[in-house]
Amino acid sequence: MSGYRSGTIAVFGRPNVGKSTLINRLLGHKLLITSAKPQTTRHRILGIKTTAATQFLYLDTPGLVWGGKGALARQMDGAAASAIAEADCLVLVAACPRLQDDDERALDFVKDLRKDRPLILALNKVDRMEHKETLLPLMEGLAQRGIGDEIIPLSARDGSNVLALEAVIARRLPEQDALYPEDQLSDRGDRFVAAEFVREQVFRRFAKEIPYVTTVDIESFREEKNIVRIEAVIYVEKEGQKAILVGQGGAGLKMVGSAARRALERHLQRKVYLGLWVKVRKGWSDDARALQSLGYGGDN
Ligand SMILES: Nc1nc2c(ncn2[C@@H]2O[C@H](COP(=O)(O)OP(=O)(O)OP(=O)(O)O)[C@@H](O)[C@H]2O)c(=O)[nH]1
Ligand SMILES: [Mg+2]
Repeated sequence: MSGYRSGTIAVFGRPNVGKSTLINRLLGHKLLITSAKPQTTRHRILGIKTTAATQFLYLDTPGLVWGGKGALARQMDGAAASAIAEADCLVLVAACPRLQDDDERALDFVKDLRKDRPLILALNKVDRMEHKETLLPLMEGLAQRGIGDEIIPLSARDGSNVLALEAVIARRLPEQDALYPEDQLSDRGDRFVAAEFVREQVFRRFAKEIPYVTTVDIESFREEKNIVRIEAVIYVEKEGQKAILVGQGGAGLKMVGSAARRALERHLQRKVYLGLWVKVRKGWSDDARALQSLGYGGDN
């Protein structure tokens, strides 16, 4: 197919700048989980968008934290670094109104690593800039420093200028045939998405301490004629955390379950039964073997 373009785009940056929200917006549907808490994304996940002229292979990555403690933190940084090392095109996401120290760190990190690959700076969250007139000087300052090939201000939340980013990416992908079948949407299956959608609700609904000590394991996933039956376990590290998550009379768990089920029904376009349990597994996040059995690793 002459003139067709296809390639991988690593979307990276510090936690919480809106990488996953941006990719969902670019894809036109919700594949990735998002929350107001940093370090929501824990895996490298491929989201695929195929058009008549281009196949976009977006790699979502965990926010770069550098030197975080424990096996999970190392796994997350590794997953991001591998995506950055391999991709055809790099999109560094930062958030308005200004670059922070950790954004500068991400820039330093790719400076030599990028070699001659395109680097695009996506300045997300323009919608929350109170003084729009400060955007231009910010962009000019960054342009003067020679940061990236293009700087695109946008809002992943309301969609402003996201198409401009897509157009810039399309121009910079290599000319080659599509790498994936045109109907494939991700490298992850529905089982993985189910676990993620449950974890998203834990991130969104609980105070800061709880989300980081939880992970979700799908024990069974059965597609029946009229319904998809899913049984999932939320693992925490301590009994006290389990009590918080379950809540009085199971109210906390019920809230998580019904919101996750609704999101899954939209994603699968099917009716879903979601059974949820909470179990304690001490030290899972710093145990390399436990991590592997819970689906972490293998991203690098
Ligand atoms: N105001 C505003 N908020 C946004 C925008 N994009 C994302 N957010 C919010 O920023 C928060 C973080 O979004 P995520 O997409 O989870 O960020 P991330 O960079 O993937 O975060 P990690 O996975 O933790 O590294 C969420 O509360 C989003 O709703 C935007 O354009 N404007
Ligand atoms: Mg994310």
